[in-house]
Amino acid sequence: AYFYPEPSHTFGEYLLVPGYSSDKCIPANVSLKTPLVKFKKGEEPKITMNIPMVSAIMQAVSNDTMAIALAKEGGISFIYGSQSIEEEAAMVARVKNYKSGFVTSDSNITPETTLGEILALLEKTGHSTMAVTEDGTPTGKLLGIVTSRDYRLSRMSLDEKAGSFMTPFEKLVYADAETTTLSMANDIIWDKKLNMLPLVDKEQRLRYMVFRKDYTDNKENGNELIDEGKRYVVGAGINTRDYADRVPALLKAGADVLCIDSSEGFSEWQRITLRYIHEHFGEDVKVGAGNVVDAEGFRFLAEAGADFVKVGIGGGSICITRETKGIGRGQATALIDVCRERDKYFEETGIYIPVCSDGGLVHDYHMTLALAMGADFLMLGRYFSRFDESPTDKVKINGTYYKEYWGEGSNRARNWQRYDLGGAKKLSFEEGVDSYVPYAGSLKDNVNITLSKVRSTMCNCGALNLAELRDKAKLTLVSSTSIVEGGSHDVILRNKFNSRE
Ligand code: MZP
Repeated sequence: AYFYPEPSHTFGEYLLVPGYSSDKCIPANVSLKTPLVKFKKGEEPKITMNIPMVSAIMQAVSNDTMAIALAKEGGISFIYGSQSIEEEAAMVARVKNYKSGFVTSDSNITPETTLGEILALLEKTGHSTMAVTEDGTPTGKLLGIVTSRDYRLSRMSLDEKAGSFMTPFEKLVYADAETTTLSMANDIIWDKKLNMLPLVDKEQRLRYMVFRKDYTDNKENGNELIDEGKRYVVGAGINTRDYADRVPALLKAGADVLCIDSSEGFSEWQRITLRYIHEHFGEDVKVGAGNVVDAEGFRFLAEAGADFVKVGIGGGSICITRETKGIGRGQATALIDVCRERDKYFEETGIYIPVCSDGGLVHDYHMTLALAMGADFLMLGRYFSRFDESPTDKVKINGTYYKEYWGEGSNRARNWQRYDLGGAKKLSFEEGVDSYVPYAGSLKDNVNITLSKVRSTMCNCGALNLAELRDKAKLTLVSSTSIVEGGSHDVILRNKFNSRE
């Protein structure tokens, strides 16, 4: 056996030591632009991102709603692959066809128009939101704002869904889209001081209809409703079994980039998949691969044709792979090792293959550490699962709101393809858990706060872009005693003190 001379470490064991910051080093001057796919020295990558964040290929994280919200902020979602080819392709298509909304005075819409008819109109126009005003201008008298969202009900009956639906509704009201009219919906909502009406359409999908009473507060949103012609970049997860059918469907739907979703990527299955895709669909189809945790694994996937390489085994917040199988490596050590090999590969071949650090990012500063250690971008599951835009239910437990979050290797997701080693087509044992995470609000607000911390730390390190950060960062391992020193200590927090009074 080979014994590594050093223990493997994770992000919480490292800190950045500040470097010189010039007067130009202010957060407003920091660029977080980063490559997503490989490129040759002197050339530009085919796809770049404005922020180094992608959302995890997970049922509880990346659907079309998440993808649109993240793309608006400059990142990319990878739509989860543990669903039918048709469903995944439909989600990709919805992101690509997404137009945020429009204002209409459509004379065909009256208070007697049914919600089903309005949803059909939204579908036809390709918009997800529509404001109906009397004169068709954003400032005109409002008849209603209608937003449609798709919810998959495949795993739960409607009643079970209702039971777990502990959103701020005073009382859960289901309306039938075919028979409820705009005026009836407005009555239901306004009378009961609710601002949402869960609505089921003919195909058993749950749609949200949102009506806002005071449109004048939302004039700006109204204007934003017309921000047309933009197409967002979206990624999609694939597996090493059904790629011959899944890949063409995803490409047809408009996927910009694919990623083989596997818990352990140093395998012949990945080489076969990469070769098949590049031979059948051309080198222009971009495919990431992984996950690996050492230089050897990186080299294997680089030579197999991966367009980016994902790092991380066993570090995900919902992951029990290390406990069940005893494989993995501390995420920081794995990342440092892989990034070193990426740089070596670049020197040898002139080809730069971006590295994605996947899983185990708990605090915002972990993201800066990962970027300083060499990651080109970060994949996050738990982080995004906490937001309004994640596909899971928000539940209230003991007065606090949580969102559901489950691993792809849990019995709930049953993503056996992710753990497939060529055996029976099933999940033999669980490698993930089903959990709750504290609800955190909107993606936009949270991402903005996180990135302002990242930019600020980069300035402390004298770095105005990610390449400079990798170059200039000074990282130190910390002792367990100094980790205690890093939090507030030896004081009584005022809010604790007050609550005792
Ligand atoms: P985190 O951001 O929640 O810490 O980790 C998310 C990552 O965990 C995913 O991108 C994926 O690589 C990994 N994952 C997803 N499901 C499981 C599991 O069930 C898992 N074990 O480890």
